[in-house]
Amino acid sequence: MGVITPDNRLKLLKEKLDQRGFVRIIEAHSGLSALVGDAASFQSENGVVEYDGLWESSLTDSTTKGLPDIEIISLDSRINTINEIMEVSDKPVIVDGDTGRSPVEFEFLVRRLERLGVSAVIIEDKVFPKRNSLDTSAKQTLEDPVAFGQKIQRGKSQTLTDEFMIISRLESLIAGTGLEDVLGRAETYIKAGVDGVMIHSQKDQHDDILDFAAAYETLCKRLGVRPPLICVPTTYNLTTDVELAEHGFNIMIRANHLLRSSYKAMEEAAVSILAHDRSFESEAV
Ligand code: SPV
Ligand code: MG
Repeated sequence: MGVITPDNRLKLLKEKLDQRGFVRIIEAHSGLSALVGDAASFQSENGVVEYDGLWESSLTDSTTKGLPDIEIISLDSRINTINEIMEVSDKPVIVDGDTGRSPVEFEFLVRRLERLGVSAVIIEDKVFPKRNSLDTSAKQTLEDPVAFGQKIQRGKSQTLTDEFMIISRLESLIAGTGLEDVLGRAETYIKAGVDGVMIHSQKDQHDDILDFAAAYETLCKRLGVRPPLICVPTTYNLTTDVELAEHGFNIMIRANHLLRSSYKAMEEAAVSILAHDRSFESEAV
């Protein structure tokens, strides 16, 4: 660990996608969580399963600082977290770029992330400051698709390598505008030159995600280009990564699970010490 150059790390995501067809990504929000995600390994019937890369999540980076996920963490602070992660893991990193903010801010974000050796940035088609997509009480306001396509083009104009990926994240299912709207947006963003398309949903069933995946194949056939398809199966958590891959998904991001599990363990330990007036019982947590 810690022995990879930015150039070599950057290329790893596309290399793994080309070799394997789909990749498993786990969230990291600190050096420690990156170490855990990096080391995780499971001996399955078909061989050893590991994570292929790390997701630097806006939700978990903000929550680690006790703050809401509304784009108030500064870019310098996010980059500090990215550096913590890169210090301890050689895996490729995908950064959650939120809305990407204004086109000019997005240009600088792309330049800074590519220089660090990040493999991909995902930006969502919502208006700054975005609200977290899983917050069902939040009002979700979508960006004008043409303006968002132009922001993608502005980012693409700054890349220095063919390997750095700019991925557009479709939020229509989150905002409730439906399949027709989301497909129109996917077409606009693909024509703008995106390197990947992420579809998000907050439903606990995978039906709308799989409907989109089927329609995406038809759309891509018509357009003659098929950027990798990405999902974040947080709410439809009965669905396996292999099932998602069978429906055409190429990048599966498990976006917040290391933070949520550590939060629960911390809470239990903190209460246990109060309840028992000593720490013996908390050792088991
Ligand atoms: C994140 O992990 O910050 C994400 C995914 O953007 S979600 O929280 O589901 O919006
Ligand atoms: Mg986010």
